[in-house]
Order: sequence, then structure tokens, then C-alpha cells
Amino acid sequence: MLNATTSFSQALLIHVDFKDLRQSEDLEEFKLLAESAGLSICEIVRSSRKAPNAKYFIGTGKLEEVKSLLANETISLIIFNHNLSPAQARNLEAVLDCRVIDRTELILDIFAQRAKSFEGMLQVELAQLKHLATRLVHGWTHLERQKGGIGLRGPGETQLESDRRLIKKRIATIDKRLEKVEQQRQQNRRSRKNKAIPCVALIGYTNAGKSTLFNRLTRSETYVADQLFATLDPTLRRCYIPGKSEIIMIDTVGFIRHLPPTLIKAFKATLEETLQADLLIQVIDGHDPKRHEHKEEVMSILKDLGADDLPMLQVYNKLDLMPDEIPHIHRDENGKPLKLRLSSKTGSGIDLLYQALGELLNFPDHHSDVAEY
Ligand SMILES: Nc1nc2c(ncn2[C@@H]2O[C@H](COP(=O)(O)OP(=O)(O)OP(=O)(O)O)[C@@H](O)[C@H]2O)c(=O)[nH]1
Ligand SMILES: [Mg+2]
Repeated sequence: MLNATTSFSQALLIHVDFKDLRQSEDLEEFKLLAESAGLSICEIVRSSRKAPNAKYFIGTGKLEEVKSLLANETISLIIFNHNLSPAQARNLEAVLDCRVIDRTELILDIFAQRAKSFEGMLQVELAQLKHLATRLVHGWTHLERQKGGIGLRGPGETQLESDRRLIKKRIATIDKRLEKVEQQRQQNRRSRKNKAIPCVALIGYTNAGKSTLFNRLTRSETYVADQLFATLDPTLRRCYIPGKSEIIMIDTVGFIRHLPPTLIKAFKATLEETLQADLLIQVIDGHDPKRHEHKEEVMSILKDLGADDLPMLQVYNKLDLMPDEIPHIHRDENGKPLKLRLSSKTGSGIDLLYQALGELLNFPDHHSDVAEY
């Protein structure tokens, strides 16, 4: 697998604010992403623009600033908090003489470091290759245009063509392997459906606390960390709702603003697991000032996946950080649980979550179960 960001690389981050807020990214999140990739942040260069510069993304003044920082510090990697066009990335590397990666590549790199399952590793490699392929295709057509047609192909071009062929071949191999894994997954899903055990999937923005809640509910020890994309592979466990019945809980990869489309596509198979769930629990970091934006981002990704009409319970997590709030179920006009406040860390409010799950999954009441024994 490709790895752009080797551990402890000294990185220079470039963050551009745009007038149009929809185009803007979050600087704090960018820093956390770089740290989650194991990088140490050496410098941050900020700029604000109306629109990206076509050639270098940033303006020539900023480019000079970056150049002088490179001359004075040991920086081995430059990262943009935006996606660069293939031409911009090439121009920047040529003029700065330093490795330049963009937001998509940074996220892909974190995924590459985290992937543990066979399927996860294949999916990340597929996304990386597809990202690489777009760059090569652009480079190739660009060269082709310059050279002007048949009989004039130079050695560089031939190299690009054979690289493209190799990438295509590898993509086809991975596709085939993933297909097999997917068949296995469907088989497992069918047998679960036959047993009629309800499935509940935890979804939400990265770092919201999904795995912490998962561990509490299933008494397991899935990796939890104050890092973005701590979880990559979906994890399934059985879990008992006290006094009621058994369910299957699924912990999933976190979502992020402007998730690279190549990644969404690559993880579609995994996320389809989520689409088969009987209920989604959207975990929201109730303490995060950006929680509303994050919630909207999650909803828009769900919509893209065709999962926005699944029944959903919103769980506002990290209640322990909000001393004025108490665990509470918020219901809709029909009395159906809609939102819930709790703390996965301390466990306060978990009893309310069990209650809400029992109601939403239409489990018979606790007492009728007990009476049978
Ligand atoms: N104070 C507090 N911290 C919490 C709570 N739940 C989770 N955390 C912390 O939030 C951070 C992220 O938790 P995770 O459970 O890894 O979050 P996640 O949603 O699974 O994150 P990804 O797998 O990266 O998408 C960790 O440092 C947790 O200890 C909570 O209820 N209260
Ligand atoms: Mg997690």
C-alpha cells in the first residue's frame, strides 16, 4: 500500500479561507487530521482568497512565503486542506521541490495506516489507485496534447501509459477479490436476517464517540482514540438489551466534511452493511461547537448513500462535559424517541438508551419476558 506520510515527518500545513463558506474547511480539524496521520506540524500558512489560483491554488505572494519557510526549516511534506487539481499538485512540487499532498491524499493515508482487515486494506488500496489513476490520466492527456499525435510519443508518455495499464490491472484484481468478500458478507447478512436478530448501526462524524458507546453496549474493547478515523473496519457484536432481547450492534467508520468521493465509493460495500440496519444511531459529540454542521454533513452523506430514510435515533454524547445537562429522552409528537443525551464514558443515560432501543425495535416489555420463566 502507498504511504505518503511516514511517521514523524515534519509537515507544513496550508489552509485557505474562502469567502464562500461551503468551500471552506476547518483548520482545527485539519490539524487533527495531520496529527492522526502521525505527522508533526512544523508550520501553518494561512491565506484567504475569493477563489483558488488556477496554477498553484495559493497566490504567488503566499508561494514565496512558503518557499522561504522551506529554506529555513526541515520540512519534508506540504499538505493542503483542500483538494488540488493534478496540474496544481505538479506545479507546486516543481516550484517548491518538496512533496505536496492534498486533503484527499491525507485522509487516504490515514485510512491506509488504520486498515486492518483484508477487505479494509483492499478498499483503501483501491481508493488510492483510483486517485492516482485520475492524476495519471490527466498527466497523460496533457502530454499527448502537447506532443500532437501519432508517431510522436516520447518515452515519458510510454512510461505513463504502462503505469496506467499496471494500475488498471491491479484495480481489476482488487475488484475481483472485493467481489468475493462481498459475497461472503451477503451470505452472513442473509443468515442474520433469517435469524431475525435486529441490527443497529452506530454512525456519525469522526471522533463523536461511536466506538466508546459500542464498547459500553457490547462490553468489548474496540479501539478508541482521540484521533480522526480511529475506526475503519465495521465491527459487529451481539449485545443484550437488559431484560429484553438480543440485537447486533455495528460500529462503523466515521464521516467527515468533504469525504473524498473515491473513499465513499470504495467503502460503499462496507457502508451497505449500515444500510441494511433496522435502526441507525447517529452519535453526535454534544460538546462540540460544530455539532450542527457535523450532523448536517452526516445527513448529506447518508442521503448520497440512500440511507437517509432509515429509522434513526440521535444520541448526543459526552454529556459529562456539559454539567448543566441531564440524561433525557426527547420524543416526537407521537411519543417516539427521537433524541437522547448520555455519556458513553461515564455510562450515565445508558439505561435510557436501552429503553429507547426497546421501544424503537418494538421489543415486548421486560415483564412479559420474565413471566415466561
Ligand atoms: N468526555 C467524554 N469523552 C468521550 C465520550 N465518548 C467518547 N469520548 C472520547 O472521544 C474520543 C473519540 O472516541 P471514539 O469512541 O474513538 O470516537 P469514534 O466516533 O469511534 O471515532 P472514529 O472511529 O474516529 O470515527 C476518545 O478520546 C474518547 O475517549 C464521552 O461520553 N465523554
Ligand atoms: Mg471509532
